[in-house]
Amino acid sequence: MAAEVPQVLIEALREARSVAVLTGAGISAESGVPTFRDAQTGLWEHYRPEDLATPEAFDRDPGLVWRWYAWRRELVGGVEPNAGHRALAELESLVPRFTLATQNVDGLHRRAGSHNVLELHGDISRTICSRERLTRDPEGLEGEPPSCPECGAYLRPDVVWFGEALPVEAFETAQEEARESDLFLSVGTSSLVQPAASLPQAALSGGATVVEVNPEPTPLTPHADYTLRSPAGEALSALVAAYKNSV
Ligand code: BV8
Repeated sequence: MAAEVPQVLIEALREARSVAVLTGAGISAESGVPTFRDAQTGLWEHYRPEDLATPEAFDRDPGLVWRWYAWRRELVGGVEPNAGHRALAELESLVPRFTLATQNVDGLHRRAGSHNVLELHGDISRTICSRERLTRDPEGLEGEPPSCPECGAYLRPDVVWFGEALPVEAFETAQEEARESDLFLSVGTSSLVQPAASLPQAALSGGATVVEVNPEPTPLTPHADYTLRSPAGEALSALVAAYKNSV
């Protein structure tokens, strides 16, 4: 059943000069990637992501953290972008100015064809030296984690852990585009993790119409102008289809 899209929302999208989007783990759920708040499965069911995605966890047990990311990399490597990712890639080509900021590290937006993607929390498929912070290729290297061939420090995934700063340029651009946007979509995020969760507020302060796409309510819900209480794949496909039929 296609999600119902309010006519006023289609008008807002048609009149928008600038659209900004924030996505979270929920948009990848329909690809089969577990969200952060879903209970972890299999051998990771006894661990909380918030306890593993930290520098302290990596210092305490680098092997455990490395193996968790290796498991997630393999999982993400075996899935495909879904209708929600594809709808956002199509929307980018339909509106004058479009910015997609994602908290996800699965690379699925780029694989779906999105171009202007701000990866606020990094990319799980990239590996860096934990000391030099330069990209390193772990292929063929021994050890869990392997050691940097240049300086000997452990390699680590190129993601932002809790307590670590977001990439400055990416987040500042995301803030700027949120403030400048006429329409802001917050898709598949529990709106709990800062500073990403502050972007819809920046959009509101800039006078944007804010839409939340999430089957569940979140702390953003009371502030959003519209809520599409559907899975992202359904809601975003319906929104883009209605927009194309209206122009
Ligand atoms: C920083 C990468 C400072 C790694 C991630 C107290 C109050 C406020 C803030 C803090 C605090 N204590 C600490 C902080 C700061 C902390 C924070 O926000 N903590 C939270 C938990 C309170 N933030 C940080 O530490 C950030 N850094 O502040 O640094 C600083 C500054 C300068 C210099 C030095 C330091 C760093 C945050 C980034 C952490 N890294 N990921 C990895 O992936 O392994 S965050 C992680 O959570 C993921 O990126 C994930 O995306 C993100 C948020 O989760 P969601 O994406 O929202 O996913 P979630 O599972 O929560 O929700 C899924 C949603 O989807 C649900 O609502 C569900 O209903 C919905 N859904 C389900 N199915 C669908 C769906 N929606 C649509 N369709 C569906 N089909």
